[in-house]
This record gives sequence, C-alpha cells and structure tokens, in this order.
Amino acid sequence: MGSLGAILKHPDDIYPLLKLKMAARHAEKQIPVEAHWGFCYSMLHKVSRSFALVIQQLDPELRNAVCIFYLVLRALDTVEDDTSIATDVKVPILIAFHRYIYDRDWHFSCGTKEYKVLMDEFHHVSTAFLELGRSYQEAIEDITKRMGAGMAKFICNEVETIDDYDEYCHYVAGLVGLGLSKLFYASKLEDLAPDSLSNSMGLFLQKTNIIRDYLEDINEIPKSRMFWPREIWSKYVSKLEDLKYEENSDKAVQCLNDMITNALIHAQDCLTYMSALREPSIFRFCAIPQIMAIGTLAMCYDNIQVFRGVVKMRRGLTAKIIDRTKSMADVYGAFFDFSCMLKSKVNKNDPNATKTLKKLEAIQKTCRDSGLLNKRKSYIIRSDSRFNSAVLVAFFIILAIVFAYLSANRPKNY
Ligand code: IN0
Repeated sequence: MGSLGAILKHPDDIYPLLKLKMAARHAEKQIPVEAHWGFCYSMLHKVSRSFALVIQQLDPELRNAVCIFYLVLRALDTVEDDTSIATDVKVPILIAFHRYIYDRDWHFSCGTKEYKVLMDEFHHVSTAFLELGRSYQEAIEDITKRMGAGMAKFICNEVETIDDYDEYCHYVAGLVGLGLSKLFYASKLEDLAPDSLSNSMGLFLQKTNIIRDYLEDINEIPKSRMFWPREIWSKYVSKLEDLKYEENSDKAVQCLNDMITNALIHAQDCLTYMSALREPSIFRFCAIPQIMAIGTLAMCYDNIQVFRGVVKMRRGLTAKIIDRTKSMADVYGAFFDFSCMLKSKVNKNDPNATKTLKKLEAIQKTCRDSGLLNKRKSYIIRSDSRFNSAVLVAFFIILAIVFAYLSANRPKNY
C-alpha cells in the first residue's frame, strides 16, 4: 500500500508520524560539531532511521557509547555480509576486528552505499571510541571479540540444528544484549542483568529479522544466505529455496509458522528483562524494538507474502509504537494485543497449532498476571475499531448527502 493509502486507512497515524518527523528534524540539529562525533551521529541516522531517534534520547554519556557500539557492530556486519570478500581474507578481519577499533589508521573498504562510507571513514568511529570511558571501551571490545570469532566460525558452517541456530543468533544478536547490559551497568543507571535474559532480548529480535528476511536472504547475489535451520525446514521441503515456489505454498506457510513458534520461546524472558529496567530512556530504548518484533511476527504468521515480497510494519504503526511506549503497562498491552492477533490467525490444521497456542497463552498469562493490563492504552486493537466506527459514520453521512442530493434533483411528477 502506498503511503497515502496507508494514511487514509489509518488517519490516527498522522499525529505520531508528524511527531516522529519533528523529532528527526530536532535530532538533525543536535548533530555534534566535532568532525568524528558529527560523522558518527549522522551515520547512525543514515543506517538506522527511527532507531537512531530512540538512541538520541539516552543520557549523553551512555548515548555516545551506544552510538559507537552500534556503528562498530554495523561495520563488523558489513564485513560478514559482503559476499564478494574471499573467505581467507574475511575470517582474519573478523577475528582481529576488536583490535582495529583502537587503531585510527586502520581501514578496509567493503560494503555498498552508506556502509561503504562507514568502512572508508572508520577512523572517525575509532577516534570517538578512544574518547569513551574505559569501562565502555572494555565492554565494546569484549563483545566485538566474541562476535567476530563467532561470525568466523559460521562462515564455513551452515545452520543445521536448532542449537546451531541459537548459537549463531547468540553471536550476532545475543552478544549485543550482553554488551548493552554491560553498557547500562557501566553508566550506573541500571543493575547488571543476567546473561541469559540479555541473550534472549537479542535472540527474539534476530529470529524475527531472519524470518521476515527469508526472500531477501535467499535471493542474495552472488550467493544466497541461509539462516533458517535445516532441522525445521527439512520437515516441509527438501531444499530451503523450495519454500519460495508457488506449488509449495502450504508447506511454506507451515514452516514459517514453525519458525515463528520457535521465536516466541524468548518472549517471556524479554518481558522479565524489561520489567527490571529502572531508567525511563533505557526502558524505551529496549522496549520499542521488542514491540516491533512481536508486531512483525504477528504480521508474518500464516502469511505467504513472506515468500513473495517484503512484509514490514507500516511507518505509521512504527511511529505509534515509538510515541506510545513509555511504561511496562504499554509493553504488556502490546505483547497481549499482538498475541491475541497471532492467536486469531492459528489454524487448528497447522501441525504446530497446539504448541503455538500454548506459547501464546503463556505470554498472555504473564501479561495478565502483571496486573497492569487494564491500565493500558490498547493502541493496536482499540484505535483500529474506533477508526472502523469512524469510517462507518463517515459512510452514512456521505450516503445521506448523496440521498438528499438525489431526492432534491429528482424530476417532480406531480
Ligand atoms: C540493537 C537492537 C537492540 C536495541 C535495544 C536493546 C537490545 C537488547 C538486546 C539486543 C538488541 C537490542 O535493536 C536494533 C533495532 C534496529 O536497528 N532497528 C532498525 C530496523 C531494522 O530493521 O534494521 C531501525 O532502523 O530502526 C537491532 O535490530 N539491532 C541492534 C544492533 C545494535 C544494537 Cl547496539 C542494538 C540488531 C540485532 C542484530 C537485532 C542485534
């Protein structure tokens, strides 16, 4: 749907969209004047759009550390993703990356578009990194080292079992959770979260990305990238790419639902992690991507479009989530609503229906047991039904006008 169509269908998106636009404009004006920090913050806005705005509202010292952590990870990711780099060149770079962040003279050209600029001008990132406090530097170095080694391990190994899938997601996203928890702790604004909960925060986001990006990854040129574990897809097809062919649509959707059921395992850990956060800006920073993830899973469930094109949350809904996520009541509300939406899509003929429903019910129970559900602004379901009534009223008004016009112009035969 085009953006005008989306706005006509969801007029209550307009206000949060305008607010987001104004926040983006305000953030642009706040870009630091020093060349290296200026580069880092403008790069952050180029590579992450709405997420950059959420980073922007963190406490300044923590914000600088998260901005650098984000860019270092994006750079590492650019090396891992660039399929044109030979393996024997790529692996040593991934393994040594944690040392390059201390070296203002290091650079390696790869990637495309804004990622190429990030790589070519990486000296700005290392200059900024060297200005961070030592505890922030240590956390970023430690995670970069472990992630680089993990990525190198998976360059040659395919994701076969569900354990491999969890291990790969731990390297590329779970470790991000561990690193962020360390940064929050270093800022003295939060206690140190348990590693297993921090890991789940990353796994829930990354598994959602892997599910949503099936087509983009399989169609990657020169070589497709495959992250769906064989242990799951082999129950439905004999080759992962077969899921995209029309004749396998039923199997493809069953496999997709299986993958979503697997991702839902992490939702409750995520709720526990978020409920322990104390600082409101850190809470929002963590909660917004999580709500987007469960919303994306709800959109993807039983949706063949995942194998045909892009299934993405509309910009207006993203803006609404950013605008309305302030407290744990909002998070429980959103997780409850999206679980309801998922539940309504589960077909009892799906091979994993019972398992999926059990997980959704457990998530809903956690939300209900929090005692915060009735205090929520249920923005997803209620606003849409309110809108439907508005459409109905508008429809009857138009009908009345047309009727009045026709009656007034009817030829009088008396
Ligand atoms: C992230 C995560 C992220 C944010 C907050 C808390 C987290 C806790 C554990 C793990 C990750 C956490 O969030 C971003 C969100 C993001 O980048 N969104 C993009 C949209 C998109 O589709 O790319 C945007 O433009 O808004 C995220 O996805 N990842 C990430 C990377 C670094 C950091 Cl510091 C935080 C990537 C990933 C792979 C899921 C960890």
